[in-house]
Amino acid sequence: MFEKVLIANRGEIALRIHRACREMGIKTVAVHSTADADAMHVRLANESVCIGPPPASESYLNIPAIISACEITGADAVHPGYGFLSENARFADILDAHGITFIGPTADHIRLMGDKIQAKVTARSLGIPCVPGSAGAIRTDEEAYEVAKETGYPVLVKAAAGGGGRGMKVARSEDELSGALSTARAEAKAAFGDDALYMEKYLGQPRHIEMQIIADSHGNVAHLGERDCSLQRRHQKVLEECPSPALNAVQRQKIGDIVRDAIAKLGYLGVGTIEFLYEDGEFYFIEMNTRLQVEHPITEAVTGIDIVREQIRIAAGLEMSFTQDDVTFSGHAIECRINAEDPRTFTPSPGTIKGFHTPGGLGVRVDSAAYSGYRIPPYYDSLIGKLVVHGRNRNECLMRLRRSLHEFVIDGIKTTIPLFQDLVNEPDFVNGDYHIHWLENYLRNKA
Ligand code: MV4
Repeated sequence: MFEKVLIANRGEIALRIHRACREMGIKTVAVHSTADADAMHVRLANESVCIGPPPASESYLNIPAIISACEITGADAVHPGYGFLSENARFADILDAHGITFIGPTADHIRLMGDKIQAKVTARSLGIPCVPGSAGAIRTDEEAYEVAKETGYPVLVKAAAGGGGRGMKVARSEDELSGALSTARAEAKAAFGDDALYMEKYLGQPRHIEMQIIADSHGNVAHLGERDCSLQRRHQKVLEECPSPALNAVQRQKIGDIVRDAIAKLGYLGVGTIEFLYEDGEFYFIEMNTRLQVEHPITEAVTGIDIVREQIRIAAGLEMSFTQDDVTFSGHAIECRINAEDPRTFTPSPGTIKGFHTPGGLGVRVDSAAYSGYRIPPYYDSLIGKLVVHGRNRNECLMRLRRSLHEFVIDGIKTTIPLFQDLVNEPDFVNGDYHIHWLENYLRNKA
């Protein structure tokens, strides 16, 4: 097992990783920018290294500074968390060249899934159901017209280098297609330096359901069920739940078996998430994420598995601590992302937290690096905490979520807590009756 892990991240996820290391008897190294010198993740770690000025490009994304921090402290592995360098194949390669273990999948798998065309071609070849569309990249406009004729309109033009909603254009009819192609091509070239495009049938009101998978180097592969991440605004997830209100155990097992087989064939290592759109009872692959995700705690709540501990075990060459047969799904969990933002406009609200009181009690987990007196720097994303509530069923989970939101006090800045206090009483949400556009419609009608 590793003796010392460097955590190449900040905020709540740096703490989350530190906790797993601490339980495993592994020493931790925090890295931080000058803006984060008195951050909680720095205080809790065994050692810390300042890696640069506030902008992430010069600190948390600064590969030479992070490698130096590893060498200075003698860290034998790096956990990248989510965001920052977590899906940077070059970083994984550089660590490897320095004899430092990247706690994550191989650089080749990161690279493969980073190219959304290659990811989809691979997924299809592994038996994962995909959205009907172009077989790979669109080479000519004529080819695009033919594919659209087969799938029917509307179609969605996507960039191979995109993902997470960047670089997509809808064509509702044949006369919109050539414009969609040229705009998408120009935007992809400008944003990513790669103008490869592909095309899919546009699904109107799907849910976003993702499967958590995990695999070790001893041939063990398991799925840990799904998360419903449909409640989002501008491609930022707002609330996630596990299980999805739309699935039953039979559907879960069916898609679970498919992704598990696929991941085994792929020879994937570590944890990953396979993202689907789900409409009219059918799953359609869209992307695969090769990192630990923000919303992993809801899966931990219903399975009882410490996903970060398993990641570390797998990276160290050990077997994961369970098999698929050991995985049981118990009850229901919901995560609310508490952001330092205006709850109506979503304008960031950095500043000093004057009062901070977190809810507790049975089935309540708060992952946060904030505290009374903490000054939120304006340089990074606005997530300041995750409220994760678990109950024996969805109704118990909702009751517990309502009272937890009532207890949660954050004074001095604006947060998204009031949004959740409204949402938990909204009939569609209470009934689990929502899709990827529901929240934006709701916010528009409320304004
Ligand atoms: C789609 C789609 C409809 N049809 N693909 C957006 C992010 C990227 N990961 C894929 N996305 C979408 N792909 C087809 N064929 C609608 C979206 C989409 C979306 C997907 C998941 C979560 C939120 C979303 C919000 C808007 C659009």
